[in-house]
Amino acid sequence: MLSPLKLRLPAAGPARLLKGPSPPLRWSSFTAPRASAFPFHQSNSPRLFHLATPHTSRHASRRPPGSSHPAYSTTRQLQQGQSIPSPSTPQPEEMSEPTGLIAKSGIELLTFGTPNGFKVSILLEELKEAYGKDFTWQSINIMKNTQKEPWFTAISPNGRIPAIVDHDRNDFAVFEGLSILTYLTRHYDPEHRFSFPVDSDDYSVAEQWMAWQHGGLGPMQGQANLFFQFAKEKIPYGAQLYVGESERLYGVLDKRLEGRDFVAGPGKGKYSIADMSMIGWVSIATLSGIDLKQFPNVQAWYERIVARPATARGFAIPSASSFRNETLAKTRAEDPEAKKKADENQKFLDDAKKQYGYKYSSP
Ligand SMILES: N[C@@H](CCC(=O)N[C@@H](CS)C(=O)NCC(=O)O)C(=O)O
Repeated sequence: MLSPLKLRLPAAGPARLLKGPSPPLRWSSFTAPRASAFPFHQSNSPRLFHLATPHTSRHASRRPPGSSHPAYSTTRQLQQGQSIPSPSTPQPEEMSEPTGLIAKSGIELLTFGTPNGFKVSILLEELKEAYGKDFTWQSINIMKNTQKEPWFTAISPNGRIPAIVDHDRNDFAVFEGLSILTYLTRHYDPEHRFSFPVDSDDYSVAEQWMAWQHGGLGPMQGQANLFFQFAKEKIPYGAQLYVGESERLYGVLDKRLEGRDFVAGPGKGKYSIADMSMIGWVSIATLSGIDLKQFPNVQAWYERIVARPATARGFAIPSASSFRNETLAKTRAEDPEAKKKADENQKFLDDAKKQYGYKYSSP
């Protein structure tokens, strides 16, 4: 299955890596460099860390520009006293965070500007455009651990974003991206514009690719981010392992998209929650050490999707990520220092791949 990569796993394998501190890798010592060390913080604003006021989808024009978050699914390491990439502008002393739900009707989304967060804001924007379904959102600053507050974990027991509360259905709460996307389309996509009838084979196909995203693409690319980009200790083994596994997964997606426009659906496919579940991750491929040029079908699919106005709006909730592929490319083109850092990091990865005999292969 994973043969070449699997052979290079340490005895305890990725499970240990994902679970917590282990002597050789010392998760707790992982420190992401400060903003000055990164080329992509040029436009982060202090507002990255706020959004105290309620937002509804009607207030899109008042959203703050430029925010991002480095750790996505693995903030635990960054919560243990380490520095993290942060806006270079000083932060206001007091920035209030949400302390509870704010809406009385409709869907309330609790989210942050990360690949997992964007999947839900993208669907909600698409549902709004297609059906007029309105929603409210609040920014949950995962760097401040708002997602660990009791009011939040009562909604999302895993203490992570995204989560939704459906005020029109007895305040029913849903956590985990896949479950949110399927819940929302089951209840609010009656014409199956972004989904498939639940007993159809197309539904199963979409579900399979969403499961693949949840179990593979998201977790592996999240680790690639840490080892390739944010870990203070440069660990070649981890970098080549996770970037390598992410590349393998991109190869799988590229093959799926051969001759198709979208991941699931008859013929060339239909834009659906299967695509939405993955698009946020692909939008930060560069950050994770993945070169989209190696995966032309994925690149074409990515461009097709981000050109959709509703999806583009979803990518701006709570605010646009400065880690987007396009933004990083621009920064590197404009800032020689940023380019130098990126080249150094790339060399680290290339050397790591050589050191461990990494060879790209994908089914
Ligand atoms: N499998 C979950 C992953 C959720 C997740 O890892 N969320 C991250 C942000 S992308 C988070 O909330 N991290 C905060 C933390 O780890 O405390 C999903 O797809 O919804």
